[in-house]
Amino acid sequence: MTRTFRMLAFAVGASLAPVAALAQHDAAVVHAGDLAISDVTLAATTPAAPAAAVYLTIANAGAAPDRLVSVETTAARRVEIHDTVITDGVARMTALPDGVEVPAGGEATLAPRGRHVMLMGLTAPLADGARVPLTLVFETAGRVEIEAPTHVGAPAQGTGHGG
Ligand SMILES: [Cu+2]
Repeated sequence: MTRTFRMLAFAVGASLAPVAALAQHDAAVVHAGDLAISDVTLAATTPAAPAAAVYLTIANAGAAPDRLVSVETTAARRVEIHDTVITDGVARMTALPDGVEVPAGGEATLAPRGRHVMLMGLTAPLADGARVPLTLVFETAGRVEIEAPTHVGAPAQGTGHGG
């Protein structure tokens, strides 16, 4: 039985922001072995939001799959990898304890309405545009340091992931 996080759904309304609003993300690409990490964005509804979502794209140019197993940051007391599951028209977040596979020669996308990294119990207020350091932990590529540009104030919507 997977746990759900309806309580937190309000906090990630930003995940429903129009794609255009999230296009402010940094264009930088971080390379680590066969992996290339891009489109990194940290989205929160307000500077004082109790939780925030991180979106990113991981491309794998290698011949073997890799796996994002966890994410670490000093910006939150707890970090989980979540998926968004729609049941009877209601969006709920479900933890992905095994992380996210990055297929060989393919990519894994964590994006609004889908998989995301959930920062829970933020340790400091978020500032729009601030860069939050994150450590991505991969099964094969190991630890990869990235910075997520913060996007605060995306309008919450009443459906989907935001409940
Ligand atoms: Cu979540």
